Amino acid sequence: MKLVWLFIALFCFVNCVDQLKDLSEQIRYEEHIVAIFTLRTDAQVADLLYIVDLFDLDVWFRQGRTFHILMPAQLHRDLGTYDLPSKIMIPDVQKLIDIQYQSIGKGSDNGDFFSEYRSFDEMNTFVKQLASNYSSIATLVELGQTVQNRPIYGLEISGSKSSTQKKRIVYIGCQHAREWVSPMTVAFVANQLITNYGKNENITRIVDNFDWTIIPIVNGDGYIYTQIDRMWRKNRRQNNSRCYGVDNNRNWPFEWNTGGSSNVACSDQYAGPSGGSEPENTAVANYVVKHSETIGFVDFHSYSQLWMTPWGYTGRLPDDYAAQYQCGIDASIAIFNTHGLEFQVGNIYDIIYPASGGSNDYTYGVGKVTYSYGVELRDTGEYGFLLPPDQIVPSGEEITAATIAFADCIVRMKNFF
Ligand code: 0X9
Ligand code: ZN
Repeated sequence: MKLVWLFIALFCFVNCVDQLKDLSEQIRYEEHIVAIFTLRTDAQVADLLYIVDLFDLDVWFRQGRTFHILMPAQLHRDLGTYDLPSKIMIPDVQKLIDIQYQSIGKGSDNGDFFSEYRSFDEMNTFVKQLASNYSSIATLVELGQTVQNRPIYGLEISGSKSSTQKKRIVYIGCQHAREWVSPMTVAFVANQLITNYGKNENITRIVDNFDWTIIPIVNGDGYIYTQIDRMWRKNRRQNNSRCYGVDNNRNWPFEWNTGGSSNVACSDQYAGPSGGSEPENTAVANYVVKHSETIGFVDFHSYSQLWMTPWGYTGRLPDDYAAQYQCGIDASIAIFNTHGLEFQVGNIYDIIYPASGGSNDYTYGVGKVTYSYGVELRDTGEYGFLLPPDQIVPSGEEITAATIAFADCIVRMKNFF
Protein backbone atom coordinates (compact mmCIF):
# COMPACT_ATOMS: atom_id res chain seq x y z
CA MET A 1 0.00 0.00 0.00
CA LYS A 2 1.13 3.53 -0.87
CA LEU A 3 0.82 4.73 2.70
CA VAL A 4 3.78 2.54 3.69
CA TRP A 5 6.25 4.75 1.91
CA LEU A 6 4.73 7.97 3.05
CA PHE A 7 5.07 7.07 6.73
CA ILE A 8 8.19 4.96 6.75
CA ALA A 9 10.33 7.72 8.25
CA LEU A 10 7.94 8.31 11.12
CA PHE A 11 7.83 4.58 11.81
CA CYS A 12 11.31 4.59 13.33
CA PHE A 13 10.43 7.59 15.48
CA VAL A 14 7.38 5.88 16.96
CA ASN A 15 9.28 2.65 17.59
CA CYS A 16 12.07 4.48 19.36
CA VAL A 17 9.58 6.25 21.63
CA ASP A 18 7.97 2.89 22.38
CA GLN A 19 11.18 1.34 23.61
CA LEU A 20 11.60 4.11 26.15
CA LYS A 21 8.67 2.59 28.04
CA ASP A 22 10.99 0.16 29.80
CA LEU A 23 13.11 2.92 31.26
CA SER A 24 12.25 4.27 34.65
CA GLU A 25 12.02 7.87 33.45
CA GLN A 26 8.73 9.55 32.76
CA ILE A 27 7.25 9.06 29.31
CA ARG A 28 6.17 12.44 27.98
CA TYR A 29 3.50 13.03 25.36
CA GLU A 30 4.76 16.38 24.08
CA GLU A 31 3.47 17.20 20.61
CA HIS A 32 0.82 14.50 20.95
CA ILE A 33 -2.88 14.99 20.31
CA VAL A 34 -6.02 12.88 20.51
CA ALA A 35 -8.03 12.96 17.29
CA ILE A 36 -11.63 11.91 16.67
CA PHE A 37 -12.12 10.12 13.36
CA THR A 38 -15.69 9.92 12.10
CA LEU A 39 -15.51 7.66 9.09
CA ARG A 40 -18.19 6.95 6.48
CA THR A 41 -17.02 3.78 4.77
CA ASP A 42 -15.46 0.43 5.64
CA ALA A 43 -12.62 1.23 3.24
CA GLN A 44 -11.77 4.28 5.36
CA VAL A 45 -11.90 2.11 8.47
CA ALA A 46 -9.49 -0.38 6.86
CA ASP A 47 -7.09 2.46 5.96
CA LEU A 48 -7.20 3.90 9.47
CA LEU A 49 -6.65 0.49 11.09
CA TYR A 50 -3.69 -0.03 8.79
CA ILE A 51 -2.18 3.22 10.05
CA VAL A 52 -2.94 2.27 13.66
CA ASP A 53 -1.07 -1.01 13.15
CA LEU A 54 1.82 0.55 11.29
CA PHE A 55 2.51 3.18 13.97
CA ASP A 56 1.34 1.07 16.91
CA LEU A 57 -1.10 3.84 17.81
CA ASP A 58 -3.14 3.89 21.00
CA VAL A 59 -6.86 3.65 20.17
CA TRP A 60 -8.58 5.17 23.20
CA PHE A 61 -12.09 4.45 22.01
CA ARG A 62 -13.92 2.77 19.18
CA GLN A 63 -17.62 2.53 18.48
CA GLY A 64 -18.60 1.57 14.93
CA ARG A 65 -16.78 3.93 12.57
CA THR A 66 -15.90 6.46 15.28
CA PHE A 67 -12.39 6.33 16.77
CA HIS A 68 -10.47 8.37 19.35
CA ILE A 69 -6.75 7.96 18.68
CA LEU A 70 -3.66 9.26 20.49
CA MET A 71 -0.99 10.22 17.96
CA PRO A 72 1.89 12.59 17.27
CA ALA A 73 0.56 15.95 16.07
CA GLN A 74 2.78 15.69 13.01
CA LEU A 75 1.24 12.38 11.97
CA HIS A 76 -2.22 13.92 12.25
CA ARG A 77 -1.12 16.82 10.04
CA ASP A 78 0.28 14.35 7.49
CA LEU A 79 -2.98 12.42 7.47
CA GLY A 80 -4.80 15.63 6.55
CA THR A 81 -4.16 14.97 2.87
CA TYR A 82 -6.10 11.68 3.04
CA ASP A 83 -9.85 11.23 3.02
CA LEU A 84 -10.07 10.29 6.70
CA PRO A 85 -12.35 12.90 8.29
CA SER A 86 -11.18 13.89 11.76
CA LYS A 87 -11.05 16.69 14.27
CA ILE A 88 -8.85 17.29 17.27
CA MET A 89 -10.27 16.21 20.64
CA ILE A 90 -7.24 17.00 22.85
CA PRO A 91 -4.76 19.45 21.29
CA ASP A 92 -2.08 19.08 23.98
CA VAL A 93 -2.04 15.72 25.76
CA GLN A 94 0.98 16.48 27.96
CA LYS A 95 -0.65 19.64 29.30
CA LEU A 96 -3.60 17.64 30.69
CA ILE A 97 -1.25 14.99 32.09
CA ASP A 98 0.76 17.67 33.91
CA ILE A 99 -2.42 19.03 35.54
CA GLN A 100 -3.14 15.57 36.94
CA TYR A 101 0.43 14.89 38.10
CA GLN A 102 0.59 18.22 39.95
CA SER A 103 -1.34 17.13 43.03
CA ILE A 104 -0.99 13.36 43.23
CA GLY A 105 1.12 12.01 46.06
CA LYS A 106 1.21 15.32 47.94
CA GLY A 107 -1.19 14.20 50.66
CA SER A 108 -4.47 15.67 51.92
CA ASP A 109 -6.59 15.74 54.97
CA ASN A 110 -9.45 13.30 54.57
CA GLY A 111 -12.08 16.02 54.14
CA ASP A 112 -10.46 17.03 50.88
CA PHE A 113 -9.56 13.60 49.55
CA PHE A 114 -11.69 13.74 46.39
CA SER A 115 -10.58 17.15 45.14
CA GLU A 116 -7.54 15.62 43.39
CA TYR A 117 -6.33 12.27 42.06
CA ARG A 118 -4.50 10.24 44.69
CA SER A 119 -1.55 7.88 44.68
CA PHE A 120 -1.70 4.16 45.52
CA ASP A 121 -0.29 4.87 49.01
CA GLU A 122 -2.70 7.74 49.63
CA MET A 123 -5.62 5.53 48.62
CA ASN A 124 -4.50 2.74 50.93
CA THR A 125 -4.08 5.16 53.82
CA PHE A 126 -7.57 6.50 53.13
CA VAL A 127 -9.27 3.08 53.16
CA LYS A 128 -7.35 2.03 56.26
CA GLN A 129 -8.44 5.18 58.07
CA LEU A 130 -12.07 4.64 57.05
CA ALA A 131 -11.91 1.09 58.45
CA SER A 132 -10.40 2.22 61.74
CA ASN A 133 -12.60 5.32 62.18
CA TYR A 134 -15.81 3.40 61.42
CA SER A 135 -14.90 -0.04 62.75
CA SER A 136 -18.50 -0.87 63.65
CA ILE A 137 -19.52 -1.08 59.98
CA ALA A 138 -16.29 -1.18 57.93
CA THR A 139 -13.51 -3.78 57.85
CA LEU A 140 -10.33 -3.73 55.82
CA VAL A 141 -9.66 -6.95 53.90
CA GLU A 142 -6.66 -7.95 51.82
CA LEU A 143 -7.87 -10.09 48.93
CA GLY A 144 -4.44 -11.00 47.63
CA GLN A 145 -1.36 -9.45 46.05
CA THR A 146 -0.42 -8.14 42.64
CA VAL A 147 2.35 -9.48 40.38
CA GLN A 148 4.82 -7.22 42.22
CA ASN A 149 3.42 -8.28 45.62
CA ARG A 150 1.44 -5.17 46.41
CA PRO A 151 -1.72 -5.63 48.50
CA ILE A 152 -5.19 -5.61 46.94
CA TYR A 153 -7.36 -4.00 49.61
CA GLY A 154 -11.11 -4.00 49.94
CA LEU A 155 -13.55 -2.54 52.44
CA GLU A 156 -16.30 -4.82 53.70
CA ILE A 157 -19.28 -2.77 54.82
CA SER A 158 -22.04 -4.27 56.95
CA GLY A 159 -24.85 -2.40 58.66
CA SER A 160 -26.02 -3.21 62.13
CA LYS A 161 -29.21 -4.92 60.87
CA SER A 162 -28.19 -8.55 60.67
CA SER A 163 -29.66 -11.37 58.65
CA THR A 164 -28.26 -14.79 57.85
CA GLN A 165 -29.47 -14.59 54.24
CA LYS A 166 -27.97 -11.22 53.45
CA LYS A 167 -26.80 -10.81 49.86
CA ARG A 168 -23.60 -9.03 48.88
CA ILE A 169 -22.72 -6.44 46.26
CA VAL A 170 -19.08 -6.18 45.14
CA TYR A 171 -17.59 -3.11 43.43
CA ILE A 172 -14.13 -3.09 41.86
CA GLY A 173 -12.05 -0.30 40.32
CA CYS A 174 -8.83 0.22 38.45
CA GLN A 175 -8.34 -3.01 36.56
CA HIS A 176 -7.09 -0.61 33.91
CA ALA A 177 -4.32 1.56 35.27
CA ARG A 178 -4.89 4.72 33.25
CA GLU A 179 -8.59 5.04 34.03
CA TRP A 180 -7.94 7.23 37.04
CA VAL A 181 -11.51 8.30 37.70
CA SER A 182 -12.39 4.66 38.41
CA PRO A 183 -10.57 4.13 41.77
CA MET A 184 -11.56 7.62 42.94
CA THR A 185 -15.25 7.07 42.12
CA VAL A 186 -15.31 3.63 43.73
CA ALA A 187 -13.63 5.03 46.87
CA PHE A 188 -16.12 7.92 46.86
CA VAL A 189 -19.02 5.46 46.99
CA ALA A 190 -17.36 3.50 49.83
CA ASN A 191 -16.89 6.73 51.75
CA GLN A 192 -20.55 7.66 51.27
CA LEU A 193 -21.84 4.26 52.39
CA ILE A 194 -19.64 4.30 55.49
CA THR A 195 -19.89 7.92 56.62
CA ASN A 196 -23.59 8.42 55.85
CA TYR A 197 -24.83 5.18 57.39
CA GLY A 198 -27.38 6.12 60.04
CA LYS A 199 -27.51 9.70 58.71
CA ASN A 200 -28.96 9.44 55.20
CA GLU A 201 -32.02 7.22 54.88
CA ASN A 202 -31.24 5.94 51.36
CA ILE A 203 -27.70 4.99 52.33
CA THR A 204 -28.86 3.42 55.59
CA ARG A 205 -31.43 1.32 53.73
CA ILE A 206 -29.01 -0.10 51.13
CA VAL A 207 -26.33 -0.76 53.75
CA ASP A 208 -28.91 -2.56 55.88
CA ASN A 209 -30.26 -4.52 52.90
CA PHE A 210 -26.87 -5.71 51.59
CA ASP A 211 -23.33 -6.44 52.66
CA TRP A 212 -20.89 -4.54 50.45
CA THR A 213 -17.31 -5.14 49.37
CA ILE A 214 -15.59 -2.23 47.69
CA ILE A 215 -12.16 -2.67 46.10
CA PRO A 216 -10.89 0.64 44.69
CA ILE A 217 -7.60 -0.59 43.15
CA VAL A 218 -7.28 -4.08 41.69
CA ASN A 219 -4.21 -3.33 39.57
CA GLY A 220 -1.93 -1.43 41.94
CA ASP A 221 1.27 -2.15 39.97
CA GLY A 222 -0.19 -0.67 36.81
CA TYR A 223 -1.64 2.29 38.72
CA ILE A 224 1.78 3.11 40.18
CA TYR A 225 3.34 2.73 36.73
CA THR A 226 0.99 5.42 35.37
CA GLN A 227 3.27 7.82 37.29
CA ILE A 228 5.86 6.96 34.65
CA ASP A 229 3.60 6.34 31.66
CA ARG A 230 0.23 8.01 32.18
CA MET A 231 -1.23 5.91 29.36
CA TRP A 232 -0.38 2.48 30.82
CA ARG A 233 -3.40 0.11 30.83
CA LYS A 234 -2.33 -3.42 31.82
CA ASN A 235 -0.75 -4.99 34.91
CA ARG A 236 3.07 -5.16 35.20
CA ARG A 237 3.79 -8.81 34.45
CA GLN A 238 7.08 -9.14 32.57
CA ASN A 239 6.03 -11.21 29.53
CA ASN A 240 9.40 -11.30 27.79
CA SER A 241 12.52 -9.19 27.37
CA ARG A 242 10.57 -6.48 25.51
CA CYS A 243 6.99 -6.41 26.70
CA TYR A 244 5.20 -5.98 29.98
CA GLY A 245 1.64 -6.41 31.03
CA VAL A 246 -1.42 -8.62 30.81
CA ASP A 247 -4.79 -6.96 30.33
CA ASN A 248 -6.55 -8.00 33.53
CA ASN A 249 -9.90 -7.49 31.84
CA ARG A 250 -9.05 -10.18 29.27
CA ASN A 251 -7.64 -12.68 31.77
CA TRP A 252 -10.70 -13.89 33.72
CA PRO A 253 -11.02 -17.68 33.40
CA PHE A 254 -14.37 -18.05 31.64
CA GLU A 255 -14.57 -18.36 27.84
CA TRP A 256 -11.03 -16.99 28.03
CA ASN A 257 -9.43 -15.69 24.81
CA THR A 258 -12.40 -16.55 22.60
CA GLY A 259 -12.54 -13.19 20.80
CA GLY A 260 -11.80 -9.50 21.29
CA SER A 261 -8.49 -10.26 23.02
CA SER A 262 -4.91 -10.80 21.86
CA ASN A 263 -2.20 -13.49 22.08
CA VAL A 264 0.47 -10.88 21.41
CA ALA A 265 2.40 -10.08 24.59
CA CYS A 266 2.95 -6.44 23.61
CA SER A 267 -0.72 -5.83 22.83
CA ASP A 268 -2.84 -3.69 25.14
CA GLN A 269 -5.47 -6.46 25.04
CA TYR A 270 -3.03 -9.30 25.81
CA ALA A 271 -5.07 -12.06 27.47
CA GLY A 272 -2.07 -13.63 29.27
CA PRO A 273 -0.65 -17.17 28.91
CA SER A 274 -3.80 -18.78 30.34
CA GLY A 275 -7.13 -17.81 31.87
CA GLY A 276 -6.66 -16.68 35.47
CA SER A 277 -2.85 -16.55 35.16
CA GLU A 278 -2.73 -13.15 36.90
CA PRO A 279 -2.84 -12.85 40.69
CA GLU A 280 -5.03 -9.73 40.55
CA ASN A 281 -7.69 -11.77 38.75
CA THR A 282 -7.48 -14.84 40.95
CA ALA A 283 -7.63 -12.72 44.13
CA VAL A 284 -10.94 -11.13 43.14
CA ALA A 285 -12.29 -14.28 41.44
CA ASN A 286 -11.65 -16.42 44.54
CA TYR A 287 -13.27 -13.81 46.76
CA VAL A 288 -16.46 -13.72 44.65
CA VAL A 289 -16.66 -17.51 44.43
CA LYS A 290 -16.05 -17.86 48.18
CA HIS A 291 -18.77 -15.29 48.87
CA SER A 292 -21.52 -17.21 47.13
CA GLU A 293 -24.05 -14.80 48.63
CA THR A 294 -22.89 -12.20 46.11
CA ILE A 295 -25.81 -11.05 43.95
CA GLY A 296 -24.37 -7.84 42.47
CA PHE A 297 -20.97 -7.04 40.94
CA VAL A 298 -19.89 -3.87 39.18
CA ASP A 299 -16.51 -3.35 37.52
CA PHE A 300 -15.78 0.37 37.00
CA HIS A 301 -13.79 1.64 34.01
CA SER A 302 -13.62 4.81 31.96
CA TYR A 303 -14.65 6.27 29.60
CA SER A 304 -17.85 6.29 27.43
CA GLN A 305 -20.75 6.54 29.92
CA LEU A 306 -22.10 3.00 29.61
CA TRP A 307 -23.76 0.64 32.09
CA MET A 308 -23.05 -2.75 30.49
CA THR A 309 -24.56 -6.19 31.00
CA PRO A 310 -23.10 -9.62 30.06
CA TRP A 311 -21.91 -11.07 27.81
CA GLY A 312 -18.71 -9.73 26.33
CA TYR A 313 -17.63 -12.96 24.58
CA THR A 314 -20.87 -13.54 22.66
CA GLY A 315 -23.78 -11.51 21.33
CA ARG A 316 -26.21 -14.09 22.68
CA LEU A 317 -28.32 -12.53 25.44
CA PRO A 318 -28.34 -14.32 28.81
CA ASP A 319 -31.48 -15.68 30.50
CA ASP A 320 -31.36 -12.90 33.09
CA TYR A 321 -31.00 -10.13 30.51
CA ALA A 322 -34.40 -8.50 31.15
CA ALA A 323 -33.70 -8.20 34.88
CA GLN A 324 -30.11 -7.08 34.28
CA TYR A 325 -31.25 -4.48 31.76
CA GLN A 326 -33.93 -3.13 34.13
CA CYS A 327 -31.49 -2.55 36.99
CA GLY A 328 -29.06 -0.94 34.55
CA ILE A 329 -31.81 1.42 33.44
CA ASP A 330 -32.63 2.28 37.05
CA ALA A 331 -28.96 3.11 37.65
CA SER A 332 -28.78 5.15 34.45
CA ILE A 333 -31.89 7.18 35.36
CA ALA A 334 -30.41 7.94 38.78
CA ILE A 335 -27.22 9.13 37.10
CA PHE A 336 -29.21 11.38 34.77
CA ASN A 337 -31.15 12.85 37.68
CA THR A 338 -27.90 13.79 39.46
CA HIS A 339 -25.94 15.90 36.94
CA GLY A 340 -27.84 15.30 33.70
CA LEU A 341 -25.41 12.86 32.09
CA GLU A 342 -26.67 10.05 29.87
CA PHE A 343 -25.32 6.52 30.39
CA GLN A 344 -26.42 4.00 27.76
CA VAL A 345 -27.44 0.52 28.92
CA GLY A 346 -26.85 -2.67 26.93
CA ASN A 347 -24.86 -5.88 26.57
CA ILE A 348 -21.08 -5.49 26.27
CA TYR A 349 -20.75 -7.31 22.95
CA ASP A 350 -23.18 -5.01 21.15
CA ILE A 351 -22.89 -1.73 23.02
CA ILE A 352 -19.09 -1.51 22.97
CA TYR A 353 -17.32 -4.44 21.25
CA PRO A 354 -16.68 -8.18 21.59
CA ALA A 355 -14.31 -8.81 24.51
CA SER A 356 -13.67 -12.21 26.13
CA GLY A 357 -12.05 -12.84 29.50
CA GLY A 358 -13.79 -9.80 31.04
CA SER A 359 -14.75 -9.60 34.70
CA ASN A 360 -18.51 -9.67 34.25
CA ASP A 361 -18.51 -12.76 32.07
CA TYR A 362 -16.67 -14.51 34.90
CA THR A 363 -18.80 -13.23 37.78
CA TYR A 364 -21.98 -14.03 35.88
CA GLY A 365 -20.83 -17.23 34.14
CA VAL A 366 -18.84 -18.84 36.96
CA GLY A 367 -19.79 -16.84 40.07
CA LYS A 368 -23.51 -16.94 39.15
CA VAL A 369 -23.79 -13.30 40.21
CA THR A 370 -27.05 -12.35 38.51
CA TYR A 371 -26.50 -8.59 38.51
CA SER A 372 -23.01 -8.37 36.99
CA TYR A 373 -22.04 -5.20 35.14
CA GLY A 374 -19.18 -3.30 33.61
CA VAL A 375 -19.49 0.46 33.81
CA GLU A 376 -17.65 3.03 31.72
CA LEU A 377 -17.61 6.27 33.70
CA ARG A 378 -17.29 9.88 32.43
CA ASP A 379 -16.88 11.33 29.85
CA THR A 380 -17.84 10.61 26.23
CA GLY A 381 -14.74 12.08 24.66
CA GLU A 382 -13.90 15.58 25.75
CA TYR A 383 -11.05 14.59 28.08
CA GLY A 384 -11.31 10.78 27.91
CA PHE A 385 -8.83 9.15 30.31
CA LEU A 386 -7.52 12.59 31.27
CA LEU A 387 -10.65 13.74 33.06
CA PRO A 388 -9.86 16.87 35.13
CA PRO A 389 -9.83 16.33 38.92
CA ASP A 390 -12.81 18.66 39.45
CA GLN A 391 -14.99 15.95 37.91
CA ILE A 392 -14.13 13.33 40.56
CA VAL A 393 -16.80 14.55 42.99
CA PRO A 394 -19.58 14.84 40.37
CA SER A 395 -18.68 11.36 39.10
CA GLY A 396 -18.80 10.02 42.67
CA GLU A 397 -22.14 11.73 43.31
CA GLU A 398 -23.85 10.29 40.23
CA ILE A 399 -22.50 6.80 40.91
CA THR A 400 -23.62 6.99 44.54
CA ALA A 401 -27.13 7.81 43.28
CA ALA A 402 -26.84 4.91 40.81
CA THR A 403 -25.73 2.63 43.64
CA ILE A 404 -28.86 3.42 45.64
CA ALA A 405 -31.13 2.85 42.62
CA PHE A 406 -29.25 -0.33 41.67
CA ALA A 407 -29.50 -1.86 45.16
CA ASP A 408 -33.18 -0.93 45.41
CA CYS A 409 -33.79 -2.49 42.00
CA ILE A 410 -32.24 -5.81 43.06
CA VAL A 411 -34.50 -5.87 46.12
CA ARG A 412 -37.51 -5.16 43.92
CA MET A 413 -36.63 -7.70 41.22
CA LYS A 414 -35.89 -10.65 43.46
CA ASN A 415 -37.87 -11.52 46.47
CA PHE A 416 -35.10 -13.13 48.50
CA PHE A 417 -35.60 -11.49 51.87
O1 0X9 B 1 -11.95 -3.06 26.76
C1 0X9 B 1 -12.32 -3.11 27.94
O2 0X9 B 1 -11.86 -3.89 28.76
C2 0X9 B 1 -13.42 -2.16 28.42
N1 0X9 B 1 -13.25 -0.85 27.88
S1 0X9 B 1 -12.00 0.07 28.37
O3 0X9 B 1 -11.94 1.26 27.56
N2 0X9 B 1 -12.27 0.55 29.85
O4 0X9 B 1 -10.80 -0.70 28.33
C3 0X9 B 1 -14.76 -2.72 27.97
C4 0X9 B 1 -14.99 -4.14 28.35
C5 0X9 B 1 -16.28 -4.30 29.04
N3 0X9 B 1 -16.26 -5.42 29.90
C6 0X9 B 1 -16.15 -5.30 31.25
N4 0X9 B 1 -16.09 -4.17 31.85
N5 0X9 B 1 -16.13 -6.41 31.93
ZN1 ZN C 1 -11.03 -0.17 31.26
